Order: sequence, then C-alpha cells, then structure tokens
Amino acid sequence: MTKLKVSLLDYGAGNVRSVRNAIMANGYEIEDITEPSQIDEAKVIIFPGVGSYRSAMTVLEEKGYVEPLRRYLADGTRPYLGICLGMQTLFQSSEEAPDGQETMEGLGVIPGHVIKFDEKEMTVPHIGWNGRVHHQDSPVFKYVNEKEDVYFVHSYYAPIVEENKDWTLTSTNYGGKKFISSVQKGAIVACQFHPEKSGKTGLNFVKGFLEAVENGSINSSKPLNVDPEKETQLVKRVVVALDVRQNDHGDLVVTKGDQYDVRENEKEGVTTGRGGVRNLGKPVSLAARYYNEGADEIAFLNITSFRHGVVEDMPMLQVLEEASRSIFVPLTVGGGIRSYTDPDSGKTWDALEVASRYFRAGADKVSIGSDTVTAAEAYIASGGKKTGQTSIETISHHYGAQAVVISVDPKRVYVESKDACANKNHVVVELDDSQLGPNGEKFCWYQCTVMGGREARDICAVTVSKAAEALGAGEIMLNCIDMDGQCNGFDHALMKAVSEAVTIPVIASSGAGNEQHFTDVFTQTQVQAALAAGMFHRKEVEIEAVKQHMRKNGIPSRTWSH
Ligand code: 1PR
Repeated sequence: MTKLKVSLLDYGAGNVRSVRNAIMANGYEIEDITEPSQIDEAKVIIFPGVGSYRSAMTVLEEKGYVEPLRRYLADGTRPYLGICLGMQTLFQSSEEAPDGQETMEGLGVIPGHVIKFDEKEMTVPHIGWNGRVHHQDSPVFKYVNEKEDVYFVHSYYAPIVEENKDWTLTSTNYGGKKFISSVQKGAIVACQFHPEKSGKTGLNFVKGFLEAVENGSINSSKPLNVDPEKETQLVKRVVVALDVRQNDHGDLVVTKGDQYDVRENEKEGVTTGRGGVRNLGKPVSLAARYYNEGADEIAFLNITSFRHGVVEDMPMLQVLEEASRSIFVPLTVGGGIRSYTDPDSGKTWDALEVASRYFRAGADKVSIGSDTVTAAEAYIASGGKKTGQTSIETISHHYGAQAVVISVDPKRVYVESKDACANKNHVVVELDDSQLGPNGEKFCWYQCTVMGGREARDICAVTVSKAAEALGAGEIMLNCIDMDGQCNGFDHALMKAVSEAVTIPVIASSGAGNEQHFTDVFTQTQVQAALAAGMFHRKEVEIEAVKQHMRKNGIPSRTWSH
C-alpha cells in the first residue's frame, strides 16, 4: 500500500527542512503547497509555521491561502497538523502584530487570543525542553511516553480560557503561567512545541498523527479534556558546540582551542602553539553522535568566517543540510552572520539573506558574534536609537527573537577596585579568591572582542548583552576566552553579571571539564543552558553522565526516548 502523501504548507519563512525530514523519516512522501487550489484538494496538511505571527499571516494573505485554509478547517474532519505558528494562527488573533497595530487577526478556528509572555515575570522567550505532553485518549500520543519532554521556542502563547477548553489537549507550565501546548478537535491537531526538534519523541508524535490519519482513527477520537492538575517544568539544557574550520589540507574539521588558539603545540614546552589545526573529527558525524547520546542542542560555529566572503564561502550550508537529515534537536549556526559586500563584484548581501540561507539549510537559530559588538557600539553611541537595519534587528523581525542568538567572546581585564571603570560604564565584578588576577586583583571587567578574540573593543560583555537584547536578540551564548579549553569550570562571575542584567536566556560556555561544573553553574547562576566542547570531543565525559549528575543534585534535565 502506498503511504499517504502529506501536503506541506511551506511559505518560505524559516526552517521547514527539519519538518520535511521528520515526515520523511517516518516514511511519508511530501507534496508542497504552492497554490491555493492545492489546499482544497489536500488529504492531510502539515503547516509548520516558522518566524513571527505577523509575517506568517501576511504571507498567507499575500498568497491567497487564508480563505482556502478556513474552508479546509471549517468542519474539523480534514486532517491538519499545525506546528508552533501553525497552531497560533488557528486562534482569533495575536499580539504579535505589525508595527502600529495592537493585534493581528488569525484564522479564527479556535476561540482565544495569543499573547506575549511577560518579560518582567520570566525569561522570554520560553526556550527549551518542557512539557511531558501526553494525552492517553488521543492517537497522536500513541508512541509518546508520558515522561518525555518536547522542545519549545516561543515568546507568545495561547492561554486556556473557557471557550477553548474543548480544544485543549495538553497544557504546559512556564514562569507561573499555564498555556496550551497542543490542541485537537476531530482531525485538527496542532502543537506549540516543535516535534521536528524534539528528538525521537517528536518523530513519534508525527508518526502517531500520520498513522491515525491513515487508519481513520484521527476522526473517531473521544472528547478530550486536559488534566487541570498536571504541572510541567522547563529543564536545563546541555549544549554541545562544534568549532569548525578548514585544516591545513583544506578539509572541514571540528577543532577546539585553548583560549581560542586551535593549533597543536609543536614542541613540548611551547605554550602558544603554532602547529597544525587540531582535528577532532568530522562535523556531521560528530554531531550525529551527540544527538544519539542525548545532546539537547548542537551549535556549529564557523570560526574562520571573518577571513572570507560570507556568501562565497559557506561551508556550513552543506553541513547543516546533511546534519538536519538525521538530527532532530535544535541546530544553531554561527560565524559570518553579517552584511557583506563582495569586493570584486560590488554585490551586497545583507545579513538577513545570509541568515535565510542558513535557515533554509536546516538551522533553527543563527548566532551573531562580531556584528553584535558593532551593533551594540552604535546603539550605545546613538543614545539607544534603533535603526531597524542591524543584523539582529532584521533577522529578529523576520524570524522572531528566538531565532537570534548572540555570541559574546569576552576577555577578563583585571582592575584594582570596583569603581575603576566608572567613567566608561564597564560593569566591574568581584572575583572569588580562587579567581584573582595575576597581581592579586580582586576585580575585573569583561572586554568584548571581535573576529574570534583577535581584536578587543572598548565595551563590556554586560553592556553588549543588554544592547543586543534591546535590539531583539533572543538568547546569549556567553563564552569567556580566559576559561576556554581550560577545564576549570565556567566563569560564574561573568554568567551572573550577564544573566542578572538581561531577561533573555543565557547559555554558559567555556571551561567545562567535568559533570560537577554543569551542576555548579546551574545551581550558582541563573543560566538556562550550559555548553561544552572539548570534554565531549575528547570523550572524557559522557552527556548522560552530566545529566545524571544534574538530576542527582535536583536539577531537571530532559527525559527522552532513545
Ligand atoms: O564573529 O559572527 O563571525 O562569529 C564567529 C564565531 O566563532 C563566534 O561564535 C566565536 O565565538 C567563534 N570563534 C571564533 N574563533 C574561535 C576560536 O576558538 N578560535 N570559537 C571561536 C569560540 C567558543 C565555544 C567553545 C567554548 C567551549 N568557541 O564554542 O566551544 O568555549 O569550549 P570548552 O568546553 O572546550 O571550554 P562571527
């Protein structure tokens, strides 16, 4: 029997490649919806809305899809799976509206309004593994275990109200709020989480839905009611970073530096190291290993992007295309996300075009390093004016804040006293006795660098992070050059200073050497995720050992299906 053909509503906004891959991984074929008439004829539609509500609804309007979709959804008997914005657009309206408008109208299938999480009360966006979503009476959860977590990334949510209770299939808790994490009525199913990024759990959710469509059980579901008592919890994420570059033979390799120096020491006793580039493996196969071992997210960083033309030299495109075929957790790509003018042709690529190519290749988030520092400097110099033109602003406006990570690469500058930099506005922090400077200095500020630590700028990591948040960044990958590769633990003073100054999530990076370092950074600072590279590449510690250590110490970590 030939399997059902899935009609995919890909309106060209973001990372739909992974949804395609999740459908294909379950053995189904895909037909792209490219014109409105295909909606009327579809047997089953999957709508992976990606980006912002306002751009999703605008594109649906422009393409003439709104009325056909309303027709398709009208009597609830035609199978539909909406993901993230594919769920939010089913509601009556959203606060994620075009500038100057308070709300924007949606498809109006489900009663209720989509609203924003309050930054004053919680970290926004809600990023990470949460949920334990399950409903025993719905066939879509047939292959999902009650204890498994799924991946969320969103700043807006649909609250449960009296009028949409009969739609609500599961609810999830975040920051004191309970929101709708999935809905079902008849054959219409939708989820706020991303099954295509929820590992094997997510693949099994897609499988449950498509199987129920195929065997007709999707329509015969009993009335479903959410369990009002059920509480869920966002877990702390363990992220693996792969620093990627060409080695001296032109091969793309994963490498890893000590304080950003990635070359082998040539002779014993030489500490600066000027030998060959360290080669720790191939990017895609190493990433696949980490996916199978339980990494919650994977970041690929093109660490020599500053040397080349951005568009002519995008080796990461192929890496992402290949990786996203078999890796179903969030993928971040960094290095070279900026506007760029080709010196030969004079052609200019803006940062949004560069990012779009990465999103289409399979990235879920882009990470912006050097360009963030430049944007923050201009923002501060202008007294806090937004131009709407920076890479952070343009990408965030189009794809949503959750798709924009900033990568900060600071170095410690030791100073004698707390007010040593008062005239510069650098945030000075006090160090633990174990962290004092070379002359016993008790204080330091964190000086931002660009081009992978090669050039230092007169601005501190806290100031850059706050400016980037104001410009629309959704998350901060917070490195520390002094700690990188040292295996002495994360820089807690830096993590505290930044995570207490912003409301967006912070990923602690640089310095992890064992399980205890993860537990320490999660218990002693506000960070939401912690990243390591070297200790995993060298197989010194397993990801599962880190998570077990966290759990033993009361820190929630992801439960997943192997
Ligand atoms: O400036 O936007 O083109 O982005 C360049 C990106 O490349 C930035 O994210 C920057 O951090 C990264 N990068 C540039 N040069 C290096 C280098 O190492 N020479 N790597 C580099 C930064 C930081 C982490 C690292 C952690 C954990 N690597 O990814 O993996 O420090 O390491 P550890 O657990 O082994 O201590 P742009």
